[in-house]
Amino acid sequence: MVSKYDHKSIEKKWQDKWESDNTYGTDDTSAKPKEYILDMFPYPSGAGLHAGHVEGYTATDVAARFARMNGKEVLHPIGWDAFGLPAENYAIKTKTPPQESTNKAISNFKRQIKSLGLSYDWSREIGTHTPEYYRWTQWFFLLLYKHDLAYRSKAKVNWCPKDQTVLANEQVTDGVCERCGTTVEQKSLEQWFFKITKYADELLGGLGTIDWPESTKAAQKNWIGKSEGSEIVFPIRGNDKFISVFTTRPDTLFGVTYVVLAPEHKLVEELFDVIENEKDVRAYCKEARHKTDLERSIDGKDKKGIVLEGVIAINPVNNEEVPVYVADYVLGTYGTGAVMAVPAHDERDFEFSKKNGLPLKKVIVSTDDCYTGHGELVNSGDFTGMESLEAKTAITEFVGGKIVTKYRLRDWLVSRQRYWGVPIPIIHCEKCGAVPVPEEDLPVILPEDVDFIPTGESPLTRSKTFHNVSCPACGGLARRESDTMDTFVCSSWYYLRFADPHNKQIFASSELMKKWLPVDLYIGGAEHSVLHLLYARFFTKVLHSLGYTSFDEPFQKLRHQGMILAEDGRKMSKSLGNVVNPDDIVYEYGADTLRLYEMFMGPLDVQKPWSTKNISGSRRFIDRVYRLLENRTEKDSDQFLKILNETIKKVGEDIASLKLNTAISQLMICLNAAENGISTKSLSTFAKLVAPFAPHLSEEVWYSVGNSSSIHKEDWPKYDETVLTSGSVAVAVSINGKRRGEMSISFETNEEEALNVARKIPTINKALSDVKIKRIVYVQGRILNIVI
Ligand code: ANZ
Ligand code: ZN
Repeated sequence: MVSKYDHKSIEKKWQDKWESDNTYGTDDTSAKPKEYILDMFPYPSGAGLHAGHVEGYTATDVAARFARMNGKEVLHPIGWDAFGLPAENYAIKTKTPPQESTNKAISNFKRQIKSLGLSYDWSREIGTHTPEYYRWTQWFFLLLYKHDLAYRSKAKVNWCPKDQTVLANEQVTDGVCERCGTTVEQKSLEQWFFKITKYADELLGGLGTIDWPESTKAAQKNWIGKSEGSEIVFPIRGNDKFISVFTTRPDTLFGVTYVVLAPEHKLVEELFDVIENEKDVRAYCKEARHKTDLERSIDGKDKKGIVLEGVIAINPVNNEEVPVYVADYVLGTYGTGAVMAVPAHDERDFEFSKKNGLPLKKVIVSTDDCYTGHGELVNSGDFTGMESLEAKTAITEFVGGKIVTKYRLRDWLVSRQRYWGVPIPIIHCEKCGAVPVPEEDLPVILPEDVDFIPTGESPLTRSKTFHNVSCPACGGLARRESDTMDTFVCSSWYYLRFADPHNKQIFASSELMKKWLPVDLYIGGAEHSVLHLLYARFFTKVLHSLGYTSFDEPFQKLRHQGMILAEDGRKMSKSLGNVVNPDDIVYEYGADTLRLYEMFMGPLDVQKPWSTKNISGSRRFIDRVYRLLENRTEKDSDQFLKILNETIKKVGEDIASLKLNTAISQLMICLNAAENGISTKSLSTFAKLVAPFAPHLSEEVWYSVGNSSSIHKEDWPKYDETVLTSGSVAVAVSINGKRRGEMSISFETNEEEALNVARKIPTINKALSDVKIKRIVYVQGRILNIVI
């Protein structure tokens, strides 16, 4: 009799053995076909691993183990996205240097990840905060600089007065800092940018070639925001100045009742000698400066603005005179920063006109007050009767406008006035300007003896040793760039480094990149990945166009794990006290139970609540599989062999399509059947099917039946087609729950056929004559119950 399954000792035993045997090491020289399976590498926070990490990492682990068993050489690495604000904020709070708290968090993450039995190749571990890694992040910066893809420019940036830093737009929610809730201000600063806009069309085009969730592709597309429209010029009466507007609806030009400028539009300043209400206009523009673009474009917000008294624009299509407004719903950074307003056909204009008592002029046939669709033109002079699509070109041509394409995508602002990041490898010389640090001088080491309390300048400015250097070009006194890079830069290329993590000559050799990339399967959360994915794709496209790589998309197949909610259905959060700590589950039930449980919660990509009750169910599965060692019989029944073959087929297909929960359901069906008796050979096969999900348990069973090398190096079982299709199973037939007979049919038989066969059984036939069947319960391969 086997003893109780002691997860603590068994899991530890195999983890140690896998480590000492290097069971999951990746062989660069293997001739097997490759498979690169990657997780979005974690930010090592002090809080440790959460349930969502476990979900994603288990899913890729199942995929990696399955691929190995199917003859693939698998690259399955992990590392740390270690720079960033939280470590720095923590440092400020506790006076612990970020290096220290980060390394501590990493060792905790590592311990936790190892306790889950995840099959990473630890020899490839990387950390973005190590000089060996960030030397190449700096090298990439210089590469972009050399190719005119990195530049410096003054820019209005979101500024958090509390965190004393520039924030990216996505770090600002409803006008406040995402991290500390302080109201964000707008400030003008010299900043570094990457010219991602140059790749807008390629970033759009590439979406057609990759296997990603449609919603994620749509988010990328939205962010890039390509828009085809026209630029149309409105002259200003009695003045040689003019307003150029960008519109996607030139077909509505006859419906324009006013024109609107963004508060920061340079014409506003230029027109002050004719503007009669200068003071009020200046006040309005100043106020608008405090708002972020995001705040300004929120739908349904009161559309406020101010008319420019004394300024009249002329509609070029009919010479009608219209007033000119300044309003902050028009953004200075999009299109031309000016719009022609058509309140009858644009919702924002409709709201604004209502508020300001401006007239409406309908120019597309419809019965709505504000109709935004296309249609037949009315009130449009010679163009009346024309269809919108045709009219767009015709009217643009008629007024001498230009057909143009605009993008919402802006260049990527990469500089941060923070300490805990990669130093930007530039030296500023009064004579030579911005001079790149020579490649042989990389890395520019982040000094550790620095006071990182933020003041608005980068803390690096106050490190004299760091700051004062000689100019690489003229040798004169110069100063180092003291800004660091956005952490998104670090994570834009890490997947390349895993192919060749210890290379000292280049970020990754072309041979090894060719061998391993692109990533075949990438899994991570959907919530925060829009920009990461866009930036990583941008880097790959740059490298491709410069001839460094043969591929131009980094992640061939992408899937997201759904969020795991707390038991109460709310988001897990420290403040709500409803966080599940994976350590507790591993301790009490074991890693295999946690893995199995999370994979069985539901489809990978959907949001799902935690359930402590169901954890015990997963644990019971483990115990029952282990007890099969006692249920062994000399031979398998035909019926069991059939179910086992079914299971080989179904589990294989389900893992391949990442339907991990239904794969587990099938394993449960097979387990039920196996409890009536299973041969040692079949138990070995069953253990292999369980192996990707519960690697410790399966290894234990595998060794217990007499094997002496790891199950994780075995081949995935093949199913026997003849067993699947041939032979038949005995299915009991009951009426109202009472057994009345049995029939021999093939497992695949569907309900209708099964009923037909059952009707041929005399007792059943008799019982069914002259009665109405109310309901049928049919369990394939087992039972047919007819309710009358
Ligand atoms: C007149 C018009 C009439 C418009 C109509 C729409 C409907 P997308 O598709 O996102 O590119 N627009 C142009 N520049 C703007 C700016 N800087 N800030 C705010 N809005 C701006 O949107 C293009 C449309 O958004 C343009 O077409 C313009 O309004 C507005 F029945 O022009 B439209
Ligand atoms: Zn110089």
